Amino acid sequence: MINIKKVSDISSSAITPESIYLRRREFMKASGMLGTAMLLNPWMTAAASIPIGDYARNVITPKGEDEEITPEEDATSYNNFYEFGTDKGDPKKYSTKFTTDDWKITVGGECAKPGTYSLEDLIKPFAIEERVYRLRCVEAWSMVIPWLGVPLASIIESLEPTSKAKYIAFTTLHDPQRMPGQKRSVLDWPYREGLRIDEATNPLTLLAIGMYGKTMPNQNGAPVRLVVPWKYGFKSIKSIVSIDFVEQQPLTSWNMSSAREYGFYSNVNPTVNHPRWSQKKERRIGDLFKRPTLMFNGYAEEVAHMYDDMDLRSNY
Ligand SMILES: Nc1nc2c(c(=O)[nH]1)N[C@H]1C(S)=C(S)[C@@H](COP(=O)(O)O)O[C@H]1N2
Ligand SMILES: [Mo]
Repeated sequence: MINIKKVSDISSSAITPESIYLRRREFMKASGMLGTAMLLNPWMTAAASIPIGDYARNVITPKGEDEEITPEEDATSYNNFYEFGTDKGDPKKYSTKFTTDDWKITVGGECAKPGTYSLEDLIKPFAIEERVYRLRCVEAWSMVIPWLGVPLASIIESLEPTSKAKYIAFTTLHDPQRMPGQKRSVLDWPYREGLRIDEATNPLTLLAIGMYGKTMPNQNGAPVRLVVPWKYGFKSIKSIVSIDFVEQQPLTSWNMSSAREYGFYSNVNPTVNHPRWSQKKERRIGDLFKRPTLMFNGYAEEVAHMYDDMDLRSNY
């Protein structure tokens, strides 16, 4: 379902921001306000030390005529980020003062390179890529978002996991002063997520630091979040402060909150309904009518092999 173009496959004219962004007339309008420098360097407003032009060289886009990129305004104002409130408009409204300077990520567990890293040091060795992915929320709505980030596989490799690292656990910042939604016990804070190591190192899995050619907005998970496009949106944990390599399947927030509704795997699957609603269809934000939900959110070719020996009905 996706098109993978490598640097060597595309001429330099084909990697201009235009060819990446301006495929759709609608999106052209939305991106009119982006300056070229901004488009080329998502770090410009953060740390200026990432070389300009290092991203958009490996472009992965969903195939298909109906894959309009969701307007940036929608993707940045209709959010799930319970640390800033449970209404869709809350994250944008209540995260305006959230600061992410000097962000650190603590790496622990089964790896040769544990320690506390600055986000910049973790990301800097790798070329930033743009990935246009579908995002399918478990609540049956979806978007198409152009992310900027680094394959999680590259980061993982650099941290040298041991053979005992079967899973990776991720944790969001826990700071009720800075994340006012954490003053209410809607979830058992901090927000936690996890992946099996093969899922974490699948080429689709992205550690994202931006979207729409810009630094990650606070409401979308600044400064760094996961993007796992074949799984329901809640697996794509925001504002990550720790990464742990572990031997056992880690605890995850939504599974702890309601195990029969939210499995550890939570692969997008139109044949397994949520106990309270159908997962057969979804509403693309901006569309009037629902569309069928695709197995693995349309990424079966890239990910189905990881689940060959699993019963995805009982192990959802
Ligand atoms: N820390 C944290 N991460 C989170 C969430 C959250 O509430 N807290 N919500 C999840 C859900 S349910 C979805 S659908 C996506 C939404 O990402 P978006 O707001 O960028 O579209 O973020 C996920 N990551
Ligand atoms: Mo979600």
